[in-house]
Amino acid sequence: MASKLEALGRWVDDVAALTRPARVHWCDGSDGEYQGLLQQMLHDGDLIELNQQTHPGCYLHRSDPADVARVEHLTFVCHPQQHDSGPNNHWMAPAEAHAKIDALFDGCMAGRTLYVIPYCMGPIDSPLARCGVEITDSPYVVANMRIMTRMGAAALARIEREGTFVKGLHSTGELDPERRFIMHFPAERTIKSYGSGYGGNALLGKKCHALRIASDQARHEGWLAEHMLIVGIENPAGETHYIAAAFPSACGKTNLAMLIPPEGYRRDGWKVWTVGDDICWMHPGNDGQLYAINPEAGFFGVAPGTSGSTNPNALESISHDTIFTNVAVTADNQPWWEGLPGTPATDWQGRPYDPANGPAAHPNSRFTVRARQCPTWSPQAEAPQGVPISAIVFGGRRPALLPLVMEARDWSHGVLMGAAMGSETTAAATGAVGVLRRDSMAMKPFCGYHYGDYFAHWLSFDQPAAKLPKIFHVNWFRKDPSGAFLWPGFGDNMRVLEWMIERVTGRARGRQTAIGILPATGELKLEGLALDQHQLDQLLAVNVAGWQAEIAAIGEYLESFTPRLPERLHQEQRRVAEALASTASSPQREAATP
Ligand code: SAT
Ligand code: MN
Repeated sequence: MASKLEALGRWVDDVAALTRPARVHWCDGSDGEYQGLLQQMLHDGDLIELNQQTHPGCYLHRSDPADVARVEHLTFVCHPQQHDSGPNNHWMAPAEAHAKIDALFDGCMAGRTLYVIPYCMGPIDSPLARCGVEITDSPYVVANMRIMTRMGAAALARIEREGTFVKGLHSTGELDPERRFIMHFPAERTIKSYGSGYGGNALLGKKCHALRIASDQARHEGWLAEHMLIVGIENPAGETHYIAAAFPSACGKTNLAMLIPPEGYRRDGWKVWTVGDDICWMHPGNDGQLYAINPEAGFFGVAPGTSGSTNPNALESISHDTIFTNVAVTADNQPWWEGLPGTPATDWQGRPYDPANGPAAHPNSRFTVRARQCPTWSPQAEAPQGVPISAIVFGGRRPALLPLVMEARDWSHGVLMGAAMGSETTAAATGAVGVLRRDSMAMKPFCGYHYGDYFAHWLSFDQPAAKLPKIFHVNWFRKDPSGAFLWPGFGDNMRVLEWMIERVTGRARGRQTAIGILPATGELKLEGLALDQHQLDQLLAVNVAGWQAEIAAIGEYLESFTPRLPERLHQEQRRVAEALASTASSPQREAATP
């Protein structure tokens, strides 16, 4: 199979002339093709068969130990003009970037197969979906793309019909961290990635296309491409509200997307539906609401910490037909990671497990699984028109200050909340873990253009006819002075989601404070929770002095995007600072509305 689309055929020919593979394979996405790839990878040692009695269809991939996470310092967004990439991205002039990476691609596929992967991000018949073609020399990438996207013949047919597609060129190369680049050319809708086989660096439909390239395309076309999960909350009356939530990598998006409500809620008939766990594309509909699709078809989730108590839905999803990357294995060849019962026999590098070598599973070890294997997979996840979004949630890991939940007064205050987001760093990217960094809308590593322009794009949705979602900020990660988490998190986060829905439907009044609207006394349902009043007070306190320092730090951070920072955000920041100042001068007025 080749393509009727001349531009596609020509590009594949050009890439083959540069990379000089032994053969070219056009992926049709069939089951037979997938099984053939698995057999070949088992034969070549790229995959290891796991226990087929306990985990049918499950395999383990061990990556190069130096290739286990995204490499932000080697990731470039190459707009023709440097200032369009913003201080939030690394930049190289496009001509220089092409020359540099093409030199690495030169002859790099000798003796190997070049795979052409046509894929569709989003339901194949959705007007909100967008297509791409990834060329790779990695069968592991092909197998993962088949799980994570709608890949193959149907996608190719759509591409041929539309005539446009995002071009992604990938080669694993020598896996030498010195010869590794992830380059984006938004103006050319092109991605070139060399030297890594890791998910976010190599599955080009995901972060490279669906966020970096798509965010830039969305800005031009009037929609939003965001680093958000999408979850549907069905109440006992059968009404479902959809919530989109942005958290940085490895902060629990998958767990929230697959949440199991506490016992009392389940008894009352509440249900949770999973639409997406990582990426959300939102378009304004004719009725003024924002409609969202999950552009992905699978989950590339963090394995450690996933267990029967934290995320039973994920655990059930990955009990069959799953590719595991860099997990440990037990003596009877089952996948294992920290948080699961039992003991590992072999660590993620294939060595006999020795605690002296660190965790058995790599902290960023992953599972790749079809979304439809999730017991709570929403039938609406395939809806071409998407789902209407009632609430947008921002959050991060903040051990202090940030309350459990707060609501923005209006859209522009919500954009400030998103822009001000901060979080402790995690193992999903190489570098120090546990350092606080600002990560606006959880898009710091993924926004394909200048953050100042991005904030302006967010603000531009505030139109007279728009029926925009309410915006909230949450913090599941507050700690008490002894370092223990104050909030149980996981299923109990349902209590916070319910309060949000009560706010959306006008049933909860909330409490106005200088930093936003917090739950009024008694509005959070806490039955069945071992939480004392003192803990609750800490979770919902507004520490004025602490917030004055925070809002000043936010102001400084926003300054770094001048001259492109929208004045409106500045005003919002000053408004909160002034409200805090008047609260400080008359503390009994904590309830003052700014
Ligand atoms: O970048 S990945 O998509 O591989 C994982 C993440 O950091 O969210
Ligand atoms: Mn992510």
